[in-house]
Amino acid sequence: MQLTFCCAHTKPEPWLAGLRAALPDADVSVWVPGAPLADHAIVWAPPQAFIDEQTRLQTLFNIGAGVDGLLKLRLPPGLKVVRLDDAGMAVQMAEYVSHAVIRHFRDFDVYDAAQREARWAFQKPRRREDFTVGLLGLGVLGSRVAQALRAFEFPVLGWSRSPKALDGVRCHHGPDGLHDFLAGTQMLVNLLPLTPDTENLLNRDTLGRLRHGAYVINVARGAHLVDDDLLALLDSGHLAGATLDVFRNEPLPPEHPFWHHPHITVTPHTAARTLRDESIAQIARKIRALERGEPIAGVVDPQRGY
Ligand code: NDP
Ligand code: OXD
Repeated sequence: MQLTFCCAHTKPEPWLAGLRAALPDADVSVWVPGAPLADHAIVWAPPQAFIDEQTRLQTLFNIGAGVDGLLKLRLPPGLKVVRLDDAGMAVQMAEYVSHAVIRHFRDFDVYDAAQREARWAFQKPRRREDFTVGLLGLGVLGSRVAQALRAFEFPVLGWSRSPKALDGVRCHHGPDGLHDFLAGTQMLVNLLPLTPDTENLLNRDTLGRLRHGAYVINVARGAHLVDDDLLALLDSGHLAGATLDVFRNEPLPPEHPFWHHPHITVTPHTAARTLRDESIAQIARKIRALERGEPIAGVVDPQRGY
């Protein structure tokens, strides 16, 4: 079996060593133009030329959860696209979102500012029951985040495409469920895949439906959010703040207003990193299952876009 590796911004050597150790029978190499045809590929943001040349491929294993970049390429109809499911990302996402929620809920930014002025200043505690966290997306990552937030006893709402039942989460679904979800949300967390249905979903209308003084956490994709609409709603006081990990253009350009906005926290697309060892183990397990003719989890439906 031939495996090819074509991952932008990724040092190949440790991946190749890990893949060879996990799949000793496989011939694993880095793709270069004109390389021999492979059976399966491990990819992140491959060029169209890679897809056009590698005509024998059965599977593209994406080394991330989001496949929006991959689905922009022209892919042959029978080619399976497989995303990472969890592979150590869910707990990282739960840490990141819990941190951002608790930082705002407990006014840690206010205390940081007070310390800089040597000021001993209590803040009036917020009421947990007023502080409903709304999760857009209840998939692999969203459901793990819901579990973490429930452990801190925050009220949690969720929104997904299909109906869901999650312990302790009031679940809404579909376009008809969106307005009630937004109207009940004080802290919005976006964990949707980027698809034609979800692009620009966080806009003046939807964010304007959140409770007054709401807070926004975007950890999914930059193109979900209309940047100027967020800025306008922060400046009008309808929104209290935002924590943003993902952006339309990454790296976020130095001149972008998000960098210096007093109520925006920026992190460099780091909420849940791909963990090499966990990812290799998951991909190797799935390749062995496919070779035995068994079904695997995480196969992307190109019609849904995730
Ligand atoms: P999943 O595919 O497991 O979950 C997606 C969820 O979104 C599902 O609940 C799905 O509904 C819901 N959804 C999809 N489309 C719609 C729609 N049109 N309306 C309502 N709900 C919808 O994805 P993951 O949880 O694994 O990952 C989510 C995203 O997080 C990734 O696509 C990626 O963009 C981002 N990400 C960001 C990282 C970071 O570091 N910032 C790291 C990893 C991922 P249903 O359950 O009904 O299918
Ligand atoms: C992913 C990401 O999709 O890192 O995995 O954003």
